[in-house]
Amino acid sequence: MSEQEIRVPELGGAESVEIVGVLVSVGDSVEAEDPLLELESDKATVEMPAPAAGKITRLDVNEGDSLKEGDLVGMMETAEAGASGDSDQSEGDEESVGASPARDETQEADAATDSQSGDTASEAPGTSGGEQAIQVPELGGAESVEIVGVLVSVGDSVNAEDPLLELESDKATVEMPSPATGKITRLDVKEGDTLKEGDVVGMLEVSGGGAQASSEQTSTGKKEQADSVGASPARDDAQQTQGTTSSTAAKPETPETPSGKRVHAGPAVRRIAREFGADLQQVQGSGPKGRILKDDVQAWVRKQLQSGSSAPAGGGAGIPEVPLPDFSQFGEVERQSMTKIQRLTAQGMHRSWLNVPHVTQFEKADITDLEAFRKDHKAEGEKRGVKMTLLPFLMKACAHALATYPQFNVSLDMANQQIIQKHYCHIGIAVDTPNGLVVPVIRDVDRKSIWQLAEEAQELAGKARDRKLTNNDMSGACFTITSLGGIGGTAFTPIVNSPEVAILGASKAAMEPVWDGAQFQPRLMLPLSLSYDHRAINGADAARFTTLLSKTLGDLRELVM
Ligand code: CAO
Repeated sequence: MSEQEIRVPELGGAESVEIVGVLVSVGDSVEAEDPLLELESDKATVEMPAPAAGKITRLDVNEGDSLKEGDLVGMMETAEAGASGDSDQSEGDEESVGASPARDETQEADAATDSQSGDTASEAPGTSGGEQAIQVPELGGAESVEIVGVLVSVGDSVNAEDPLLELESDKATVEMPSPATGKITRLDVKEGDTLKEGDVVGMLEVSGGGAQASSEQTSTGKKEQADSVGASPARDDAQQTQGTTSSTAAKPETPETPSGKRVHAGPAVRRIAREFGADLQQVQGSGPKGRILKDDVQAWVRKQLQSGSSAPAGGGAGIPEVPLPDFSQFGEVERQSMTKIQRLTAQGMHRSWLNVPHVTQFEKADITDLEAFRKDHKAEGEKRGVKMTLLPFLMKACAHALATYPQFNVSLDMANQQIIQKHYCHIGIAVDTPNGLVVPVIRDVDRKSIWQLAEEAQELAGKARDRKLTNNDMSGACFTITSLGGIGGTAFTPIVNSPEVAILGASKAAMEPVWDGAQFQPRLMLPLSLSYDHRAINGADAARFTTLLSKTLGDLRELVM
């Protein structure tokens, strides 16, 4: 056992904060990163996490106290083993809370809140209209940030707070929200640019929509904004949707939910609520002034599960959290921040896994002749500077199957009970890179030759590995191919890249004895795994699709029929 001081971490730019909630008492046992205090600056309400797991032995502060960075708030007794495991974290905590999720939220909340506070309110859309400069808000302590994603284009209509840019500092990735509702009329920036606070990134023609929210903020004032938490289902949905293409940024707090009920909760609690799909409006807060605490959300989710009620709003499944033990009690461990690609992949996979009823259809294609054909063209490929692999043939066969069975080239709009049929054929290719999985998209596969497809696949895979893909390179796919054939394996069950409705996995082709009616023949057999969204596609159609794929890959003449 050892004693450890509990000090206020870096405050993301704020000079001082007020304690609006003391969430623990002397004698309480806490896990690392459990919220200890709720702190309020003039911009946001954040939770101060425990620096380590242990027992609170002293608390020197009270609600209403004002704190600065580095102030001592109390002491805790940490278990020896736990202390060493947490030392990775504590190291970071000493100088900044940069690596901890709580810190990310502080910064994100700051950046987002800043963009809203004052500026937005004074430019209340609908009250004045006209053009408004879109400026980089305060960056929560970061001197400059890099644009890692431009999420809108000129002409796009946006709502106040819709994410416009994805910005990365050396500590966190945050989304820069739109200051108002309107139409983007100018964009002066591109991916890779470096920005500082106050830089103008473009212009917005402010429209009438969204005026209410902003003007309401004006009247309620900054303090009010920071004190109440926006947890409207629509807002949470939007945040979940953003996760498709960007990291989830903690958003500033809006005063009231559409039903008019005020919700009080900190950013960490809102994050948990989003993860669980919990509607904070329905959660009873047990904290000071009725604030919703983590435990309240967990208790609400437990109750939902016990009562067997349907999935909470926002598409979440209300699943219980997986508890993380203190692994350091079992051996040496170290923590590493996930890369942006890893974070996005985790979000995307989880979202698809929870929302899509998956089924995987297996098939084998006899590619003996195709392989001979491919090999015949390898030399020509070398002359052209293109590596002729199986992949472009798979793309072409998929394009043919998508045209034959258009129910695979759709997305579902469940909110409007509609099926969106696509009349174009863009195919995503899963590419394994040292930084994680990315999916560049090849457009109009149905209209391109095998050579063109091979060339483009090679170029995009190269860009993926060099981290040069743009958002445009990775958007618009109708269907995805994931090929593990160059690596190994006999079959797998890929996860649908939702909102697409199907994905084809290819495993390693192998020579197998195939009965031709009279004797066994050695044939090169390619294992195919088609995962599909059973809401959009019937099992019979999936079997038809893979049968056609198998036939096409077995005899390329099918393509000209
Ligand atoms: N069976 C047997 N051999 C295969 C094969 C298959 N299904 N697919 C490819 N090969 C061969 C290729 O023909 C090539 O052999 P040669 O050098 O003799 O021509 C070799 O394996 C290496 O191919 P490649 O991987 O360089 O090229 P590719 O066009 O087949 O694949 C790409 C390109 C980008 C899809 C691949 O490099 C890749 O990243 N795959 C991993 C995708 C992934 O991680 N998916 C998982 C997503 S879900 O977690």
